[in-house]
Amino acid sequence: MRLSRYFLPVLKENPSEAQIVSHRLMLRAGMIKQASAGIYSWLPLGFKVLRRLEDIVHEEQVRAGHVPMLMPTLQSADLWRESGRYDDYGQEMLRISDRHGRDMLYGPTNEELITDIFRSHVGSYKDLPLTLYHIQWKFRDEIRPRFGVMRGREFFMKDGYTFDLTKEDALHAYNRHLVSYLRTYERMGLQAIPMRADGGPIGGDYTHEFLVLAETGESEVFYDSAVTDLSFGDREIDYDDVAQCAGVLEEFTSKYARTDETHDLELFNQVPMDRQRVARGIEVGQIFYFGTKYSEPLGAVVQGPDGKQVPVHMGSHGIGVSRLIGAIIEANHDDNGIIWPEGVTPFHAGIVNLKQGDAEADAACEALYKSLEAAGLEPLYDDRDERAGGKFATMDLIGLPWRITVGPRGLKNGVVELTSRRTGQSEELPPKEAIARLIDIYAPHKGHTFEHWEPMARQSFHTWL
Ligand code: 5CA
Repeated sequence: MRLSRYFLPVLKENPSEAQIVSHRLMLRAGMIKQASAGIYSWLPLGFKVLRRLEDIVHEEQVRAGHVPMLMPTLQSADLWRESGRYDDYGQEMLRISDRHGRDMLYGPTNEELITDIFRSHVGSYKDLPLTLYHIQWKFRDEIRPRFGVMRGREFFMKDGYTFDLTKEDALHAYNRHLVSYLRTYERMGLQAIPMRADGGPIGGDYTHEFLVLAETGESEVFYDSAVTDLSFGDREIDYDDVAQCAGVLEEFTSKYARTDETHDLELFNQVPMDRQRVARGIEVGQIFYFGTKYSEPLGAVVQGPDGKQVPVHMGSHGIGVSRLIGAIIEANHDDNGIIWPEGVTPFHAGIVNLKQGDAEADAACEALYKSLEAAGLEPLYDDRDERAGGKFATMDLIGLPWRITVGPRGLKNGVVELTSRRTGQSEELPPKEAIARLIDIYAPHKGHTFEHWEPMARQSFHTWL
């Protein structure tokens, strides 16, 4: 992308309405614009990051054997009356009526709708296990929307629903989700710690929240500092392997780590004093096993091996995709702006032309731009006729991990400058070597891209980036 043809409305001043750094930087970097309280337009740069996260979530879900689909945002109230949640959900649910006076709602979550789909089409235990998921906008009329995309009213969520014959199978689905989530967050450059939590309006006794530690987090958390030493890394997982998934769950959840809702002082005090931590965190996902809570009232039953009809065991598993952008920025920024982890950056490298209009500098930038694209990388080329200082400030603000600076002086010696946004360190290299370096840097982030996708899906997801 050439910056002269892009739409990147960066703000010079700090917006007064933003209380936390991620909100401030998303507004300043021209990623979002508030449309009304807790509802945002996603401007091109913000949209690009949202799509990157969506792609990572899809890839990891499909890798775990889960099946993508799409349900609507508007739902009929009738289904929610069947489950008993229409009245229970309270004012967080946005209620609407259509021209015929039928009660509708903007879905805050999808347990009812998916259970209805299931009961209409699945009748035998032979069709199980099944995990269906979608990534779709949700609406919760939060009393205090704040912190930008962190606590929005409209937000983007991955929600997956598992259907199993037995509790044992459903717990494997739960473990499988935990493993796939660890992988998902790591690919985004985040450490998200699974913590024992409370079921809330979704329900269920088995539930973990995934928290990213950050001072601005809304949840108070208590944990054994040993949990922060764990990392998923690039271990191979067979998602059908019950023992392996259970082993990972055990490894990542056996140390004390709880949100304030489930905090137990007595247990916490058994953690060695020097490892006890009280901190704040951002909840970026939650998994639930809730047995037959929805399948019983909604009649989601299958015929078991013995011929008897039994309600299925269900779980639901959410990732806060739009909130994650805020969490990533909270964990990756400095005074000058955002610092994207390589796995989620909207563009792989910025090209800064120090002397736009200089024939040699222009030609070198063009060549770099085309070569990076040919290598499957996406550069953002600042080809505007602006002062170098302004160009650097914009690049720092929008946080691309790598910048290539091209100027007549360097070109005389056959070199450009490659600068890391994170460390600020620069190196002078011939353009070819700079490209080779970037290809190496991004290789681990391309390795697993779309390998599980059928060509159609691959095409549609790629073309919007
Ligand atoms: N049906 C279940 C899981 S599929 C569910 O709704 N779970 S949830 O309520 O925990 O939401 C899942 C994730 O969505 C949360 O972990 C959080 O990361 C995100 N989320 C929830 N509310 C908001 C909000 N108001 N703004 C942004 N993200 C939110």
